[in-house]
Amino acid sequence: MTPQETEDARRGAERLLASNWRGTHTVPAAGLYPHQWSWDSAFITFGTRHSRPADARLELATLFDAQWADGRIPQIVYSPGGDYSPGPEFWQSARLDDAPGVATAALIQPPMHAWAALAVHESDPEGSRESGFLEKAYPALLRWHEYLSSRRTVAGHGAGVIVHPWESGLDNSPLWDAAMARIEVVSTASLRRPDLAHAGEGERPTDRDYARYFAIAAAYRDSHASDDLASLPFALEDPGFTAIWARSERALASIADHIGEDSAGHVRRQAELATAVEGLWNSRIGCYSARDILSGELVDKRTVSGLLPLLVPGLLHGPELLQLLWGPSFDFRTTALPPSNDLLDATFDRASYWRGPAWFNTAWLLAQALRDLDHHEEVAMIAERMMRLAVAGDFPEYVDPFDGSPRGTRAFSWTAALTLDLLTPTTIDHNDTTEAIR
Ligand code: 2M8
Repeated sequence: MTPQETEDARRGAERLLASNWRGTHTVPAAGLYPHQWSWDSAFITFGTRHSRPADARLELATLFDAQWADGRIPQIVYSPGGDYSPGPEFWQSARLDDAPGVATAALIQPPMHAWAALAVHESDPEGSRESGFLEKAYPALLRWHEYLSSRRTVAGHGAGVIVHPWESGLDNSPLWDAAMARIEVVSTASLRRPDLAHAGEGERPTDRDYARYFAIAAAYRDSHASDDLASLPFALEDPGFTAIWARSERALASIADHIGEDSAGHVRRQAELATAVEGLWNSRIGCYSARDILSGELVDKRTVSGLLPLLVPGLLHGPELLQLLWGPSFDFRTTALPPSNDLLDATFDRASYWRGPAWFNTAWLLAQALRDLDHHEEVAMIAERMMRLAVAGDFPEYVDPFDGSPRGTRAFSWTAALTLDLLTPTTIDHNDTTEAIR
């Protein structure tokens, strides 16, 4: 990749992020996702921190302003207008005791936020200090992680429990198929699918999936979002979610150090989360996977979520996971980017959303893990491929894992942000990557 190509890609990504900026936050995509999404915002700040650090701080602060009294950071913060379903009328969050003044969903998404806040600080330490960014972010992050520990874990296990496929961020992953099959589909007749105006039908979850998504969400809403896990229709420990949480707990320890708070508790929590991740090792399939807390069983599906424990330092099964990534199931070297699902599994579908296509956020997460493991050549390979696929496909939501053709919506914010992040030299944490790709 030439310096000119890199520069053009960087400019294109910056332009896109500026056009998806709404003054206080960035929308994931102007048509399909017209509100603020929780983990999208975190990913997006990994890009905007480089050239618009004040906006990156504001993006996270806006999300923290929507934090619930119980500590949860909601999956979606609704803006006026925008056709998305379920909208604020579904959740009616104002009726729920702990909800904030602004309309939000009651669900959550993977806790990328402490990791993002630390990265945003490190990109512009002076601006961050002057605005008291970390001092304001820390209490919100602390309450968020406390919410997860107290409400989203099962005694004796400790991994993060999701109560809806949307909470994983990997919506229709085969990891959730067996649990989803238990949900009775009454009718799909009244479903509203504005999403289908922005992406091909074969690239989105089916109507049957959506009928179940609404049923699970309604049950959660009608339980007053109380997190009585055993009584909910869907509750699984999620390996990707837990690995990201462990990584964020580590960041929270650094944030605590920066502002003179005691970091020992976070270091301890990080170790506990690393142990919790190990509890999700499924020796039948040689991969980490989800545990259905209602049946107690680990799911026999290899997916990209099961590879994300590579983010956890000192992982017991790290070498096996790397073999899996290089081997025929994920075929790291010949695929466009690592696929979301096992290429050899009967559920694999090269076009359908999280059932096969390659996503830029999971590629970026794997790149972070590989960099920590000193696999710099592979990190450079991911960076170069992300750049080429992003530019060629007008920053697509995801791509075909074999030939890289663009899929889903276009002008997708985290595709731009995370590509930009890998292309931007920093002295803090991306040195090796950018050296390698130049
Ligand atoms: C997708 O999920 C939303 C629901 O949250 C949807 O399908 O409508 C997922 O890719 C998720 O990971 C992402 O955060 C969201 C917005 O980009 O879209």
